[in-house]
Amino acid sequence: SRSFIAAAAQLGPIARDEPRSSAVARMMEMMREANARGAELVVFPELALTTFFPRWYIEDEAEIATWFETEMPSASTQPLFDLAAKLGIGFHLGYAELTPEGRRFNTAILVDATGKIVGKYHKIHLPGHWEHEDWRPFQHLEKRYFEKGDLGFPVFDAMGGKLGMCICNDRRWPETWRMLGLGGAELVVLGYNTPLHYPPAPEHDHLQYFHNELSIQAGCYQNGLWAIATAKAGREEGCDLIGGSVIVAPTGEVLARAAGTDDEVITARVNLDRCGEIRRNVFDFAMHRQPADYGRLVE
Ligand code: ING
Repeated sequence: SRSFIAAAAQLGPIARDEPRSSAVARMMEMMREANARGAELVVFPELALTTFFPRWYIEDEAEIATWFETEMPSASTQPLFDLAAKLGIGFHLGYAELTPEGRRFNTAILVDATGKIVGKYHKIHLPGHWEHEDWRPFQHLEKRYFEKGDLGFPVFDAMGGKLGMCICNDRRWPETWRMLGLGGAELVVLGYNTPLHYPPAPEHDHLQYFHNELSIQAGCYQNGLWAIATAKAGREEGCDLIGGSVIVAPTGEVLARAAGTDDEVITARVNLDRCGEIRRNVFDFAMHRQPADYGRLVE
C-alpha cells in the first residue's frame, strides 16, 4: 500500500523582529523530531518564515518588501532544504513571495525528499479587506499585500500519489476541496494563521477551532482525500492565533490533533489507498456526480 508517516509541524508565535534564521531553526528542530518518529513528509504553516504581517497597515513600501522572499531557497531557508535532503524528507512551506516580475503572492511550495521544489500554489481566497479599518483591534490586509492566486488548484505527483495544496482561508470554501478532488488529489497539505477573534463576528470567536475542523473534515470526506493542516499558533504580537493542527483521513476522521499553541509535531500514518473507500463508493464522481445541474457554481 502507498502508506507513509506524515507530520504537521505546528509553529508557535513568530515575533515581528524574529529573524528568518530563527524560524528556520525552529522548523529544523521539528523536522528532526518528525524524522525521529519516522515521518517522510512534514507540513509547515502558511507564511511560516515571519510573523503574520497582514495584521498591520504598513504604508512604507520598503518595509512591506522586508516581509517577502525574492528567491526560494534563500540563504536563510537553504539549511531547511539541506536538512530535508539529508533526512530524505519531503516538506510543505508557506511564505510571502515577490516574483522577479514584481508580483506578490501568498505562496506555498511542495519540496520532495531530494530538496527539489516539485509544486507551487498561490493563495486564491484572500480574506479580509483592502484599507485600514480603525474599528478593528487588528487589521487583516491580505487583499492589500497579495494578488489573487494565478495558478489555479494544481495537483502534483509526490509521495507515490497525487498531492494538492491550499492556504488558510481556502480551506473554508468547498470549491477549493472539490477542485482538488476533481484534479485527483489524494492528499491536501495546507497551513493557516487563524486569529481566535474574528472582528466582524465576535459572537463566533468560540467557534474558531470548530470551524477549522468542520471545514477540513468536510473537505476530506466529500472528496475522499487526506488533509494535513498546520497552524501558526499562539499569542503573536498581541494577537491570539488558534492551534488545532490536524491530520484528517478521507473518512473525515481526525487521526492526530495538536494539543498546544506552541511549536508541536503531530504525526499519523497516511495510507493513500484509503481514498478508494470513499471515491469508489459514496463519492464516486463518475457514477454519482451531476455537473450538468451545477452551473450556478461557476456563475
Ligand atoms: N486567516 C483566517 C482564516 O481564514 C479568517 C481569516 C478567520 C476568516 C476567521 C474567517 C474567519 O482562517 C487567513 N490567513 O486566511
